Order: sequence, then C-alpha cells, then structure tokens
Amino acid sequence: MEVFRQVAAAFGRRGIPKGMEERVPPGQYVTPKMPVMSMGTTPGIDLATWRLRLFGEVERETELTWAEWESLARIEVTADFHCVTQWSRLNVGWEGVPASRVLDLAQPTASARFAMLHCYDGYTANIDVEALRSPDVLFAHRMDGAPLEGQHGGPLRLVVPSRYGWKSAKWVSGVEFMTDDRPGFWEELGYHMRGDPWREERFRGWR
Ligand SMILES: Nc1nc2c(c(=O)[nH]1)N[C@H]1C(S)=C(S)[C@@H](COP(=O)(O)O)O[C@H]1N2
Ligand SMILES: [Mo]
Repeated sequence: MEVFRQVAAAFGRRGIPKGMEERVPPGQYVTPKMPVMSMGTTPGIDLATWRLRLFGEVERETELTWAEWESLARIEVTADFHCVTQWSRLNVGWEGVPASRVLDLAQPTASARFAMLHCYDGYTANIDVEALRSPDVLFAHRMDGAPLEGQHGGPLRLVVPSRYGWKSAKWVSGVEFMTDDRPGFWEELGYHMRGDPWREERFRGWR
C-alpha cells in the first residue's frame, strides 16, 4: 500500500506529475509505463534482409540496408508520447537518426507534401512532410537507453512527438512520398488525417 501512497503523493489529477500539467494535452492521463499498442502481432524481422525504402515523389529512390543505417549519425531526443486511447507517457528517451536527414537521402520533390509510412506488419499511417521535418522527429532504434524492443517497433520505428502515437509507425519498412494526402490504416477507419493531440484531433469530422 505504501507504493500507492507514494504514487498519490507524486502524481496529481489524471496522474499528471505536479508542475507538468501544461505538458499533457486535453483529455489525456499520464502513465509511468509505456503500454504496447499493436493492431496485430510483432513481426519477425531479419536484419540481414531488413530494408528502409524511400520512394514515390523523390529525386532519388533510396533503399537502406541495416549496415547503411548504422553508418548514419545519431541523435538523442527526449519526448512525451500521446496515444489517442488517452494515455500519455512523459520523457521517453529515443536514439536514432533525424527524419529530416533520412528525407534528404531521397530528396522528396517540391510537390511531395504528404507521406505514407509503410510497416512490416502491413500497417500504414499518413503524415504531412512538414511534420516529418520537425527537429524532434526521428527514426529510432533505441528507447530508454536500450535497443528498441520488438514489441515497441524494433529494429526501427518512427517517432513523431507532435502527433498522436498511431502516426509513430513501428517496424517501419518504407516511406512513400505523395503529392496528395491519402488515409492510412487507422485514418481509413475514421481517425484524423493529421492527429495533433494539442487540437485533440482524434477522429475525422470530430474536430
Ligand atoms: N506498424 C505499426 N505501428 C504502430 C502501431 C501498429 O499497430 N503497427 N500502433 C500504433 C499505435 S496506435 C500507437 S499508440 C503506438 C504505440 O507504440 P508502443 O506500442 O511502442 O507503445 O504505435 C503506433 N505504431
Ligand atoms: Mo494508439
């Protein structure tokens, strides 16, 4: 029971640590652990055949092997993670390569305003290219100081702190650049095309 008293003392309403209220978007509560949210099972991925493919509206179609991935310079980003099912986990530590750096390898054309993220589990998510270029967006292969676990998207996932968690594609296999927006897996089922948690863009037509 002591542990509950300690938690109650450290966390206020909706589990939000005192003084961090402004970090939690409307309608979200804070959880200390990172839940696993997957539409199916964790795919088995062999690093020997793993590829990240950048294609569509690009100047240079690009396919990276794991060895090529490992040669890129990494950054560390600490960011909050907001799932549309209302949990937020604060201060997740990520390590990986800035998305803007990855984009530069393929050079999306001037008309490439949107992207579709493709994943090894068949999942897709759409996102605007401007959001991908934000300095806190990265393709991450490490989380909280350890190699990214399979259930959290290892070997590689996208992390987009400024969007609900469903845009942070796990087991990413490709980025397709597009001139026009197109719904991904959840967006097809009614989730918002943009999904900004600060505007509470959970469902399409809702906000
Ligand atoms: N490939 C893939 N990526 C995915 C998902 C998925 O089912 N498949 N689920 C999304 C959802 S809804 C959320 S909230 C986050 C959850 O990440 P986590 O399981 O590491 O907490 O991953 C997102 N990325
Ligand atoms: Mo989610």
